[in-house]
Amino acid sequence: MRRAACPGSFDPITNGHLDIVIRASKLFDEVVVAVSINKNKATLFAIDERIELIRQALRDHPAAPTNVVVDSSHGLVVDFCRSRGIQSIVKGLRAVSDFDYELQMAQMNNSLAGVETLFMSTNPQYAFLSSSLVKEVARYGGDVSGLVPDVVLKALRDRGGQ
Ligand code: COD
Repeated sequence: MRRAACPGSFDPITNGHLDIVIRASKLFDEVVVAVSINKNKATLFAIDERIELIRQALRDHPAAPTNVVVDSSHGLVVDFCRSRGIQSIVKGLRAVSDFDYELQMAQMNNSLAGVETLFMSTNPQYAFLSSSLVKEVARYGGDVSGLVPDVVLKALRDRGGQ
């Protein structure tokens, strides 16, 4: 079985992330969205909330893939991959500025565990999107509809953004 991980903080998931996960689900038998727990990083949404938002966004998506699972991950992404028999990591690239760091991580992950990283170019309509920007815009009352799944839009509103 060909399995891939899509790792990230997903605080919260955006339509840019979702697009990569859906496209990856068409290339692999199973895609595992690995939601990182990083105790040193303050997040707006708790790990269980981030996971539930991703699951709901996948259910609501027109493609509604059945081969995507969502789980938490702590420690190294490669250890998560090893523990689940995952051979590949799929990452989205938004711009050249993403590339330097992503290349370093890809090479480190390959050297640590032989895990391959595949880069997928972002859908141009989401190239400027990041979770941090979405949170900032929402915090100041800006409109992020169309940039995040509806379930995330609602969650941001419930948190007082928008
Ligand atoms: N379009 C397309 N892809 C996108 C977009 C967009 N608009 N925005 C983000 N992405 C992709 C990128 O590939 C990105 O890497 C991924 O989605 C996740 O994005 P974030 O912002 O949710 O995730 P990060 O950058 O906070 O977390 C990335 C890690 C998984 C590396 C991080 O969580 C982590 O450090 N994990 C554990 C430690 C580890 O293994 N580190 C690497 C050592 S080499």
